[in-house]
Amino acid sequence: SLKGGMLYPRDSESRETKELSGMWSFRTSGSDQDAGFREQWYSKPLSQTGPVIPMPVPASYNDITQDAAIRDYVGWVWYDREFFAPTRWRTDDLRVVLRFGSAHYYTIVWVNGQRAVSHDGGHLPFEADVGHLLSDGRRGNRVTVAINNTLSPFTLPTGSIEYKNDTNMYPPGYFVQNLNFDFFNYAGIHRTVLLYTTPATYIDDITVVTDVRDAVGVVRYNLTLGGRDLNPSATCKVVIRDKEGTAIAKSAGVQGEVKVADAILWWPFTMHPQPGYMYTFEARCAAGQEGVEDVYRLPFGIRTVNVTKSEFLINGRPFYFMGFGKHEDANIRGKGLDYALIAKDFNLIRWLGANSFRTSHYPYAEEIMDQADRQGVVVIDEVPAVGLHKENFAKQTLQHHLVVIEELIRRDKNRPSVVMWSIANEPSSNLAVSNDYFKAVAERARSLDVSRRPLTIALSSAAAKDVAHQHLDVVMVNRYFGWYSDPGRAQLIGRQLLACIEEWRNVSGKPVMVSEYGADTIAGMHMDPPYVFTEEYQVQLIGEYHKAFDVLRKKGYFVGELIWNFADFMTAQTITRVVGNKKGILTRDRQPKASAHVIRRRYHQLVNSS
Ligand code: GCB
Repeated sequence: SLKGGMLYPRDSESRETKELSGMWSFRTSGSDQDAGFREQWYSKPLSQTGPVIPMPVPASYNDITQDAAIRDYVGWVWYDREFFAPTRWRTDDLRVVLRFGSAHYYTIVWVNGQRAVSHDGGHLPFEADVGHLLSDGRRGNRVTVAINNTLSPFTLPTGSIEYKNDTNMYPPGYFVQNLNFDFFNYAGIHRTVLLYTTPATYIDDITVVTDVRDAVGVVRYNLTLGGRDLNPSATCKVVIRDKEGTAIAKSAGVQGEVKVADAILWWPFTMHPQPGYMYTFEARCAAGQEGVEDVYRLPFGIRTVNVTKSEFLINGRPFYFMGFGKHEDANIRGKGLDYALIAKDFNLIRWLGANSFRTSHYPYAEEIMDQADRQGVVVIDEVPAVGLHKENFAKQTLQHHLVVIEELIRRDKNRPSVVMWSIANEPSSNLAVSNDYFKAVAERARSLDVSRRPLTIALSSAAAKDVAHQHLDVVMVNRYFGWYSDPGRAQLIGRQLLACIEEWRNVSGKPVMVSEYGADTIAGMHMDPPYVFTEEYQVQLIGEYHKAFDVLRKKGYFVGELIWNFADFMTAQTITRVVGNKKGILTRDRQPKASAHVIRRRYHQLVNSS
């Protein structure tokens, strides 16, 4: 199991953060993958190893330059920059941590030429104590990062390297990176890199689990302490504060239960006039021999989630998912964290009246999750397990999948917005080998999440052949009637969808929802009668789905509809994608297609009628 917690770095009277965002130096390894390791590029400034270019952090590197060789690069790229650590940090009483919000895919980090940390997989944070690696010289410090974006059958997401050996067609050694999914394999330092300090003995992790009994919020917590000289009789004080900062409940000890009378529950914004109510869990621990106090303030919400045979309940009330699958994807920055984009997307979510989204097909930035918590938007939190087929159901993939589940739950376990874990997207769950695989992943997830959130997968195999649903609580189904099958024949959608969903219900006996449906649509392309790829066809197609959803809703077990996708997004170059996947109801620059207005009307109407 994982070492240490992964609390989001927050300033407090005992903690300090220092962001390393900005322009770093960058170069690829060209055609010599081994060069950086052989020549020890981490031992000196990158600019002394060859030509470098400025590269923004955070951002994907792919779309920053005019060079296709950088956009399409497969292999090791290198970053570095210099920084100062304040003199006041050079004391044994402080721990200095270097933290990456995420980097894609495999990452090695050096500080002043010394290896500090490595991490397998994008989309999730990693960190290391670096205090002992920092220099006390006036020349400051250097952080060097090597990142490899190569995907294999054992990575998540999955891919494979294919060597092209026909020398009439390809130069010697030619290979391509195949991807088992259709979003661009953006790479680089995608999220914030920062240094933060804690006292030498510190609050390492906090787990908060909430329940509601007769208007009383019950907050169970567990604090983990870390560091040198840990005092076994360490004292911790806990204060729960409301939104105004008023202390409303208190406790002491590393674990306990606190009662919040007349608790204001965390509600989705479509269910309550005061949505997304966040309390603060303020922990103070003097855990070291020297008695220095560490203070950490964790935002949390009080709410319950339950799944019955037919319903998805938030605070005991039925919740109907209306929303979309999204991507972290935008022009120029790729998958790089961008506060402007985050704010815009949440404004669009509210404008559309959507109450939820799925983090297809990987965990999103913590800064996105913060907004979901605070704005009362419900999240289905997905691991990067997209494209699991026969060759991927291997021990090596499973081992990594189990680690990723643990990293995700460790990161997001305290978030009220997260109501369900999605442990895969469209796996070949018709294969018998996938049974043990998903059993193992589901068991691990259930054992890790103390609050026991329900589990799901976006399934796409035939219901009768599926072996994964038995390990889940809610069945999500991806279906493209009227698009990948019978394209242009929207009139068939109702019949096909009803039969499909009924079958999933009969086979599983569980709540069912549609997690993807949609059609590629080029904004501004029109034709009447509707024709595939036009705005008219997207409108017609989703209209047919909506009629069928309304029939399904009356049956009592249908719990949601998520359209694919929130916005257009970039993909690899193929003949089935026209400058990316165009199934967005918004364009890539977040302007509405005709379908966005249809969705908006529907979501607002459904809320008002419920
Ligand atoms: C799917 C995948 C999604 C694709 C979508 C499509 O089923 O889950 O990643 O983008 O279909 O548009 O083909």
